Amino acid sequence: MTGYDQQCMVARRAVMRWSLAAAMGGVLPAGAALISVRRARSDGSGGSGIPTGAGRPDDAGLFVAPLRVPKVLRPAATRDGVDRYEIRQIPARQRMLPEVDTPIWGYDGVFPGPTIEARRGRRVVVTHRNELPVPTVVHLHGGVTPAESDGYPVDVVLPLGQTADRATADRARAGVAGLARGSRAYVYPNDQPAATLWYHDHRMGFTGPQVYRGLAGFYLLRDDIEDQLPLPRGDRDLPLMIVDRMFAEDGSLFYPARDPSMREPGVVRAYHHSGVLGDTILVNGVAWPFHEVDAALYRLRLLNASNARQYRLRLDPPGGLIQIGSDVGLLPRPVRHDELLITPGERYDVLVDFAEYPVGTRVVLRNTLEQGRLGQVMRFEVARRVRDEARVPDLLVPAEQGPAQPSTGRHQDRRFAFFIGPEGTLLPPMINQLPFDLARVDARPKLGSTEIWDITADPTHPVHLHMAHFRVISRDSQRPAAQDAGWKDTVFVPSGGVRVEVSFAGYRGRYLLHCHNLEHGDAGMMTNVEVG
Ligand SMILES: [Cu+2]
Repeated sequence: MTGYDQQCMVARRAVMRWSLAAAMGGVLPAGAALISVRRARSDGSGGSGIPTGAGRPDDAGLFVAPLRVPKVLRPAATRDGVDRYEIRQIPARQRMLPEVDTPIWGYDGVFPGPTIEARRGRRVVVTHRNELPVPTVVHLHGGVTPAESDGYPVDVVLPLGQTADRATADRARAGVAGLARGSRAYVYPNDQPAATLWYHDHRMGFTGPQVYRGLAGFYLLRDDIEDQLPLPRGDRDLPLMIVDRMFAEDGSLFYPARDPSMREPGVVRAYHHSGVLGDTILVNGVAWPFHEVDAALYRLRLLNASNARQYRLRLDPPGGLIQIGSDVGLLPRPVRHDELLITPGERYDVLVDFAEYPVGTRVVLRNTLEQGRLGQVMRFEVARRVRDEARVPDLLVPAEQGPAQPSTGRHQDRRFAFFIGPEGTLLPPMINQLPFDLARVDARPKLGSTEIWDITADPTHPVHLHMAHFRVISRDSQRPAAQDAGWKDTVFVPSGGVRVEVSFAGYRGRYLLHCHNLEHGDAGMMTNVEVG
């Protein structure tokens, strides 16, 4: 048996255990205040224990490594109102697990990639150089971006010095921006409110494995309105990228690809339905990190960059997660939650007041959808009392920037059914009963219009729309959940569906609507929206 087969078996065992537990887990009661999800439980022994040891007490070996905060990238040039950045996509090694380095593909060789800090109204141009062995595509998730810079999945950047095979060249001709050799300059106008955006790979059929290897980073957009608020700044404005991964015995990342040479897309059957789920939780690229904090107010920019895993986050000992922002901007006023469901692609900008805890308290960020090791994400250690100027504002942004009372009673303009069917059926993922086709456009909204969309899911999917933002009008035919507040670009769709109001402000062109379970997207759960 080869090493790959062994890994596959371990991985399959892990996922089978997960599936069985999920099947037995039942469903939380639906309600306006909570988003109900299918409950996935581990068996309580703590993960599948590929490298990190099953059978140990839940938190043995957890919280041993400090959190890393991604470096803020310095522009290569700033003139004429434009900030120019250069990023090399390169193979590298990084310490993710306590005792071994892991080979990654990273933006500038790190995972998460360097953080880009941008200002509203100030243009950013990022030139990406591809020094990896595979074609890449960069998408700025949440960005209102001209179509030719949006990272349409066949608009690949070929590795430096490589020529395209025929299929890649043909597909790129059917794309938006076409093929680039070695590098591409992506243009971001930043004509949108302050928000936590992120950039990640979006290559057709290979987004899952390429993000999994490390191609993801933060893009923090700031503006004057946000600057005037008494929010936490500097070290207390903390981006947290949460992912799950599997590792082989030698510390390398294990992705259960159907074709390990990565020439053909797809994952082994066990992950077809669920998407790839790992047994190790990483925050900012470190497995189960700890972070020393002052007894002060912090801003946590929570991002679920996992391929397929969802988390229901809660502080232990209990504390408020005071939401100030949604995917693409600040809310009109803060919303307090005890728990937050975060599905792949989503961001929640929250304030946490560590001054409510005695110095010395260890505050665990938990995932209450799981028990054991998978039920733990990271730990904050309240280290010292300090003077703190920050506070929770009563009002954040003017109501016209935030969502008004969503209009009710409007008729549905479009309907999208995201379907993968029951577990075990191995049906191809589809939208409105069709797999992705580069040449087919399923919606042609007018630039400047607002539409009402009904999105349903079988069984559930995190749905992401490029360029245009939306707000949730109803969920499961009931009032939206408290955490649905604000403008979003990614929404968790239960089988009962959501109704959203989509605002097509921005640019004309062909954009994607797709499932942000990356394996579902790679398998074809995507469609074209042509804004005209
Ligand atoms: Cu999906």
